[in-house]
Amino acid sequence: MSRLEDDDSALRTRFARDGYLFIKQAVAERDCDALRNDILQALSPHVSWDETLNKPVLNGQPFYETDATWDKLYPKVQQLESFHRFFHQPRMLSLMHRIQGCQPWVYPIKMARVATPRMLGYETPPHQDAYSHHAGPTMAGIWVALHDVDASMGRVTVLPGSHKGGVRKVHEAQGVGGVQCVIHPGETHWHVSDFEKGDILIFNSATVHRAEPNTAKNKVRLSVDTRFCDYGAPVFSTNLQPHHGWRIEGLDWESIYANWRSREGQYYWESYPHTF
Ligand SMILES: O=C(O)CCC(=O)C(=O)O
Repeated sequence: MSRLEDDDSALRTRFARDGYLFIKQAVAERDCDALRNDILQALSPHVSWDETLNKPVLNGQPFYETDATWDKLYPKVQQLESFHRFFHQPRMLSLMHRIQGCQPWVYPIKMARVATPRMLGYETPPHQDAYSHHAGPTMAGIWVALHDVDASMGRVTVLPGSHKGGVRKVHEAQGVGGVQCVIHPGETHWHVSDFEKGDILIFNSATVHRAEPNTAKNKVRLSVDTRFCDYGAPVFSTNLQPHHGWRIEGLDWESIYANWRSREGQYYWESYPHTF
């Protein structure tokens, strides 16, 4: 476990050794609350906030990434200005800079995860982001819990040190992302923890990670993630598109930007020097 107060060399050494960092309460509570409320509004009435549980809850039928309900709701999440700006805050950039040791570049693709209960088998299978995002070793994933996540709610878990073995073969799988990488015999020791709001995970692009099933009765896990790299590293073209823009009609940057209050930062990647 790491803290923002840890010094840069400790963070980098741990990241190089384990292939991930779990940093406690790295994002301010008010930033998580604001984004979570916006996402809940986009997911209404399917998901709402339960004041007693202090967690999001499902109303009605469960759904999963790529089904008809999710496809209808997700463009509303993607249209949120707060969602896209979340990973570009100075605090985030400064953290990425500390991990990379050089100027970070945030991928345009931003992902929101809505892990509903009663969808066992549709959780994120074990995978490496290097494969999914066609990325090299200096790319990293950053994942943020937008509320407390307990053991029943589909926590994200990592295989420590797995980045050292390179990029693995994959096969098709059910669940978020649709592919699963090979897990070698004996790789049974996964690292996992409950999350508090604002806790983050940072993974090396080759670190194997997955989600546990959401076995809660009605609690929903909401989190957001993106990828970043050292400025100038090669970035594959699909990362310049909105998440699922390649399969949901009309989910393009024009529709995402249509109602933003400010145009600042829109199409920021157009000047990026190294895409393929
Ligand atoms: O939150 C999830 O279920 C998946 C997250 C993930 O795989 C990632 O951020 O790369």
